[in-house]
Amino acid sequence: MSLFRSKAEHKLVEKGLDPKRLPPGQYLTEKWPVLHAGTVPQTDLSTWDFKVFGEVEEPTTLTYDELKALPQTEITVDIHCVTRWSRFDTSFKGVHWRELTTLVRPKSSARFVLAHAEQGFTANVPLAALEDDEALIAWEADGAPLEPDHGWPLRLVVPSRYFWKSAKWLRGLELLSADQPGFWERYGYHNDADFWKEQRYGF
Ligand SMILES: Nc1nc2c(c(=O)[nH]1)N[C@H]1C(S)=C(S)[C@@H](COP(=O)(O)O)O[C@H]1N2
Ligand SMILES: [Mo]
Repeated sequence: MSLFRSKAEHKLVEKGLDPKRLPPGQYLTEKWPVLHAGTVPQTDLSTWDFKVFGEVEEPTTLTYDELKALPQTEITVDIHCVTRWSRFDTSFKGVHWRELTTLVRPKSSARFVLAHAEQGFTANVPLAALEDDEALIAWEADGAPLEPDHGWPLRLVVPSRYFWKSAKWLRGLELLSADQPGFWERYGYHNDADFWKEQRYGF
């Protein structure tokens, strides 16, 4: 009988890390893998914008400079991909959802969010997942501007869910009264994506 659930956990203990940080079925990686459908989009910041729309009093469009002029926040979080890699202590800098609410004023009917990214990629989360202190709309990771591969100029970071919810190349947030499945969710990925419950595929 082993003291640890798995080899992966044993490795963490050897590194002095708390094995409880690793969700079931995940292994730790030190590098940061790149994963997405499609290609890395070319972005021209002079025409780029970011929209918050749907169930809000004031649909709002921001330029990159306007977004970066909002109060900024930093988070350090563990990220967990459904393909089983986890990366600990990735830091992000950006703007928290709460800063946008003062501009857009969500209606009381707003309960869900559909994140819209370049090339039609979408991901859905309950609004509560964005209200989480550790969620962020980010332009920096580990102290440097996001690499294009990792979503520059802007990505969503929803650390409470598998990482596919964290849309790279984010262009907008649509507030909804009823949930709508995003890109991977329509392909059979779990709608909730809670890695502690191993909600990988299916409802
Ligand atoms: N726009 C877009 N965002 C995306 C994806 C994608 O295909 N397109 N893939 C998701 C998945 S499955 C993962 S695991 C993470 C990977 O982010 P990374 O490449 O920065 O590690 O991005 C997520 N965000
Ligand atoms: Mo993923």
